[in-house]
Amino acid sequence: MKVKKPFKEISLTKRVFRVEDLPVGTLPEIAFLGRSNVGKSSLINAFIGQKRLARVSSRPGFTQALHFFRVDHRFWVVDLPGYGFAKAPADVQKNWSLLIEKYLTSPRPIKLLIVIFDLRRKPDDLDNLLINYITQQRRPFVMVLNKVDRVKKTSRPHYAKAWVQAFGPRARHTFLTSCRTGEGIKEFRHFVLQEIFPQKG
Ligand SMILES: Nc1nc2c(ncn2[C@@H]2O[C@H](COP(=O)(O)OP(=O)(O)OP(=O)(O)O)[C@@H](O)[C@H]2O)c(=O)[nH]1
Ligand SMILES: [Mg+2]
Repeated sequence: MKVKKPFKEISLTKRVFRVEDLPVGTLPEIAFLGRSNVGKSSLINAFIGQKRLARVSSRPGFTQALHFFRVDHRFWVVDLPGYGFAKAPADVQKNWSLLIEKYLTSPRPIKLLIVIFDLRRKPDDLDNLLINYITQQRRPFVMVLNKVDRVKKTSRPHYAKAWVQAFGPRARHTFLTSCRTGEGIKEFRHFVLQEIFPQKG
């Protein structure tokens, strides 16, 4: 995928495994979350316009810590560990959800959550729990239906319908994306920047 560099300076500022190590929030944050293997790290790379900043893996449950990336000294992008990875040991799963919960409930300048789903799947109880949790906390989110390259163009509206019906009204916006072909990424980036910096974009 060919991308023009949308940002100048990106650095991995912090990798957090324990709640106590969460950095003090000083800049606006956008956090990417979703099931294991859905493409969170890939979407961060596509959003930032770098190939291998966030580590991508075909092994589910790869991202086990919270990764904070600082972009142009203006905002932070946060890669959250994936949920719903059944093969992870119970204590590891518990630590993941505790970390995510602590992060989401702490008084941080989280401007927007990016909730990513696999377009080919159907929403289930776990997805519902997540969206209910986020909306109860009044965290604004956008819904990203990723891996659209795996679905024929003509079938995409059919697959998207279930997601839009379930969560669309609560989302700030819904995007269909592919980290492989770059479809939908520009629009997604533009929208997110407008949300965190309404005047400048
Ligand atoms: N076909 C296709 N594959 C994708 C897309 N996005 C990500 N992938 C692939 O899906 C796999 C998982 O991607 P990651 O970005 O590591 O997913 P993740 O959600 O960060 O995974 P965890 O960190 O394990 O929770 C990798 O093999 C990616 O190459 C996409 O849009 N289309
Ligand atoms: Mg990841």
